[in-house]
Amino acid sequence: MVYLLLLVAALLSTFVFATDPQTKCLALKNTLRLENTTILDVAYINAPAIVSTAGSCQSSASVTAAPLCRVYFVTNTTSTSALHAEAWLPDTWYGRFLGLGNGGLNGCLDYVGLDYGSSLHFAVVGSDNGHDGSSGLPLLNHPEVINDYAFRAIHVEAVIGKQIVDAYYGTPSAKSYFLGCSTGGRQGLQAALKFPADFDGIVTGAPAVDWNHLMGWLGMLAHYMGATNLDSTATVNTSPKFIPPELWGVISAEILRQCDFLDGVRDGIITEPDDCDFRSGGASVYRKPDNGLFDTGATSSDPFASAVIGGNFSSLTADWERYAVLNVTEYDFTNFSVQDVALFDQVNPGGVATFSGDLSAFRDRRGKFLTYHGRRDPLISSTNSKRVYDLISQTLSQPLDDFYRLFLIPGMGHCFGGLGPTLLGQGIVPGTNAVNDSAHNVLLALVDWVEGGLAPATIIGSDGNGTERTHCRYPMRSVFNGTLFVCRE
Ligand SMILES: *[C@@H]1O[C@H](CO)[C@@H](O)[C@H](O)[C@H]1NC(C)=O
Ligand SMILES: *[C@@H]1O[C@H](CO)[C@@H](O)[C@H](O)[C@H]1NC(C)=O
Ligand SMILES: *[C@@H]1O[C@H](CO)[C@@H](O)[C@H](O)[C@H]1NC(C)=O
Ligand SMILES: *[C@@H]1O[C@H](CO)[C@@H](O)[C@H](O)[C@H]1NC(C)=O
Ligand SMILES: *[C@@H]1O[C@H](CO)[C@@H](O)[C@H](O)[C@H]1NC(C)=O
Ligand SMILES: *[C@@H]1O[C@H](CO)[C@@H](O)[C@H](O)[C@H]1NC(C)=O
Ligand SMILES: *[C@@H]1O[C@H](CO)[C@@H](O)[C@H](O)[C@H]1NC(C)=O
Ligand SMILES: *[C@@H]1O[C@H](CO)[C@@H](O)[C@H](O)[C@H]1NC(C)=O
Ligand SMILES: [Ca+2]
Repeated sequence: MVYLLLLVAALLSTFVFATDPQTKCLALKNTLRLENTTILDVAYINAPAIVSTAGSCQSSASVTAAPLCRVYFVTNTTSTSALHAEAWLPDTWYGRFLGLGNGGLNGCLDYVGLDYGSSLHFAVVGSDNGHDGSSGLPLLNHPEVINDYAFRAIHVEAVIGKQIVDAYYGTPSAKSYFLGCSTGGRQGLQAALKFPADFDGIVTGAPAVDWNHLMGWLGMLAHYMGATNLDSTATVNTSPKFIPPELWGVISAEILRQCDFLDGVRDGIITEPDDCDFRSGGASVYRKPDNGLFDTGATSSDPFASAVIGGNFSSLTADWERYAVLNVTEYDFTNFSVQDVALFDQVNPGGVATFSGDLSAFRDRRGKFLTYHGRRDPLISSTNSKRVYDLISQTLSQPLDDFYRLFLIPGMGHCFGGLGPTLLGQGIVPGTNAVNDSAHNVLLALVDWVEGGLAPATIIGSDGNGTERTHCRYPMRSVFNGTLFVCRE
């Protein structure tokens, strides 16, 4: 214990520059020599500022943790693929590296994460995942760009990013972390599986793991729900199976009428959606298992819900199938079926599936994995996170608490928001670092686990207004004891 405390104290000691950081920062432009890499720009940000961004996803970003050194670089991952990335290197550095993930099929640098991580005194690196923009089109006929997306970008980001951190501060990071949600969650598991030495600790939210089936599920759901073909010019969906958005409020109210009180509190939150045996009166689409919409209480106005129930074939699945699986620009999705899903499995572009339970190498390096999933997530069902948990624990034939913990968050939507206290330091939207301590913050909880051996028993969510709720780790359950929710075996 004494040893652990000393270790924590050593890691937490703040880095102090021997020379003026601004001079050191600006010199990086000409002094950094890294494999396959060109330094595109270097800037020293002196006060909290709004800065312009790289790539086409957004035009500006906040820098609250200034002063920091901002390094923009490109690394060729092969002769036909490259990664654009930024490192944000705060003057006040606690000796920790943080790699960031991406979302959907994008190519967007996570500027919120860069700001968030640097404000907690990490040296942070985020990349464009090997292509620019939100569409999957850059993947078309570019197998190496697909490889970047599927597994390589996150590794190269870590390898080159750590070298930049090392060069700037003149000392390597003591510990390395990863933070990502959705596709970023998939990238985090992929890193632990394929590059177990890259990170000492990994936080993933709502991970898009078992990717091929997730894409297949979105496609099948669209099909069941009478979604129009992506290329249709119709403005009104006339399929008899289509549920117009207005009706989702009615459906949600009925789901809540039946299931809200199962947890003992009528608050709009269904704590354990799997307990909700919703009786829909015959509309078969409500009964499809694990569809993430039913039994959660989500409505069409929940963020990301319209991507699933809005009436169009899922653009994620459409882009993935056309550009990564079939290698075509046009495809008619009218008769999307399990045969399409089987093809996803067969091609498995870049090994994107990310559904293996063999985390033994990561475990044996004493890596720690903290994952969370909102139970009102309409885009990726929280059941997917239970599935991967069970897969890992079966594969390794061991209880996972020693190195892998899953927190299910009642009421939370996809990665953030929803109902109730869902701010956990997940870094997705500005302000999620509601309370800066490891009891309330998944990233800081992971730091304590990695550096101090203090495994998080619970995570406390905040709503920013003083209301909190204790969130439980699977397979424990969140149970109302008459006063508040507590965790029970
Ligand atoms: C990266 O690739 C581009 C295009 O092939 C090439 O022009 C550039 O010199 C390469 N950069 C490095 C550092 O290898
Ligand atoms: C640099 O490029 C070569 C050739 O494409 C590749 O084999 C090597 O892995 C790359 N190194 C890094 C750090 O990406
Ligand atoms: C939390 O906030 C305090 C006070 O602002 C600060 O001193 C401390 O460094 C912060 N902790 C972390 C891990 O950033
Ligand atoms: C469906 O697609 C049409 C045509 O691209 C678009 O105008 C509409 O906003 C989309 N609806 C949703 C819910 O995304
Ligand atoms: C599309 O191209 C990839 C290689 O990038 C290949 O593996 C796959 O089989 C191709 N798809 C079809 C349907 O031919
Ligand atoms: C979809 O299936 C129907 C019924 O079998 C068939 O008439 C139609 O041509 C198919 N459409 C496409 C685009 O394959
Ligand atoms: C806190 O309460 C205020 C006033 O009721 C409200 O405007 C704000 O949105 C709330 N913030 C959160 C995070 O719920
Ligand atoms: C509920 O749990 C809390 C925290 O453990 C405890 O303080 C409280 O007494 C419990 N309430 C009841 C009615 O058991
Ligand atoms: Ca409830």
